Amino acid sequence: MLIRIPASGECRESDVTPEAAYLSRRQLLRGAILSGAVVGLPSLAIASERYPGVTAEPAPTWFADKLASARWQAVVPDGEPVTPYADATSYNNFYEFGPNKGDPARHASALKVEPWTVLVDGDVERPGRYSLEDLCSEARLEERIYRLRCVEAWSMVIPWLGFPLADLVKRVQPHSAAKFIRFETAYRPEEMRGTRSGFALIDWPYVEGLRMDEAMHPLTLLAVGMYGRTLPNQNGAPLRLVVPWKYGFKSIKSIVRISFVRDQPATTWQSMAPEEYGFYANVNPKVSHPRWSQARERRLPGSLFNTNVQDTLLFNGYAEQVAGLYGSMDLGKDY
Ligand SMILES: Nc1nc2c(c(=O)[nH]1)N[C@H]1C(S)=C(S)[C@@H](COP(=O)(O)O)O[C@H]1N2
Ligand SMILES: [Mo]
Repeated sequence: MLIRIPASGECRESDVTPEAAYLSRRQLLRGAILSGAVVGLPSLAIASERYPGVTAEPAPTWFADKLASARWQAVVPDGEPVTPYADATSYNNFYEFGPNKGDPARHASALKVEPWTVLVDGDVERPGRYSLEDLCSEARLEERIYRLRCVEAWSMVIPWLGFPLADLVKRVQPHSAAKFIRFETAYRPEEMRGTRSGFALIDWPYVEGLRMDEAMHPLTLLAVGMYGRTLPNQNGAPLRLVVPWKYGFKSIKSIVRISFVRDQPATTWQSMAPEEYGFYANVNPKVSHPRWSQARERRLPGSLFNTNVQDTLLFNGYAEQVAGLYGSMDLGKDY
């Protein structure tokens, strides 16, 4: 299965960043090699040159080290501009920190992301409690520029940094009995004010799941960063899932548990309102939400003069890569 690395003439790596910055990054890389590589330093410089104005929080050493050998590539959206960092980090859904779009940016700094461990359990050969660093130890970071389409009919284009979930799955070796993966977000009422309040519709912790073939698909990413830096807390630090052909709620944030299970897990939104949100949640302009159409979306940021509304694409534009996963399924029934 192909991760399409754009050919010349299409959206090239150099389109994402001003040409001058791109060239100087190349020079910087060469300089670093000649001078015997200053660990940590060049990588942070690369990140800040690619995304000027993005502030890099002090990153753990393992992250900075990996950033130095990251593969920077633009994937799939043809010439669609990346959403400004300011919008991607201030308009969020992360109900653990409150129900409004601005709540995560305001309150998620209370989440302590270091140290962080992830429990791997279920039908798997190598269960255990892994530190984040250990979990990422064999991964090579890649940049993946993906569309993110929320079920609420808005969308963004975000440059994630992460590695294929498939790499981790292969490493921990699930048994053949495992047919699904269940993911769980941290549940810490002291740090997550949204879980303390009256917004009691959600039965915490937030849970999501994928069928094994979806989990193994090369587009499915475990992200540890975005815009050349670690994930901001409001975007799901320090580890989140990104499944670009599904509605945003599948892309679960701040993961603390990954379980290999035999049965389709009960997921948060599906359990809450099964008529409205399905387990599959594949982006589909033809399958309406009971209360609104999914045919169009608002690409953020919009303005008073330009709402930036555009057609929604089947599988969020990734049909060529993922339609085969659903060959025999009725997408209207298994929404
Ligand atoms: N734990 C958790 N993960 C979550 C959510 C949430 O409320 N809690 N919201 C989801 C929804 S509805 C969307 S659209 C995306 C938003 O990701 P972003 O804020 O990084 O754009 O996160 C998803 N992951
Ligand atoms: Mo969403």
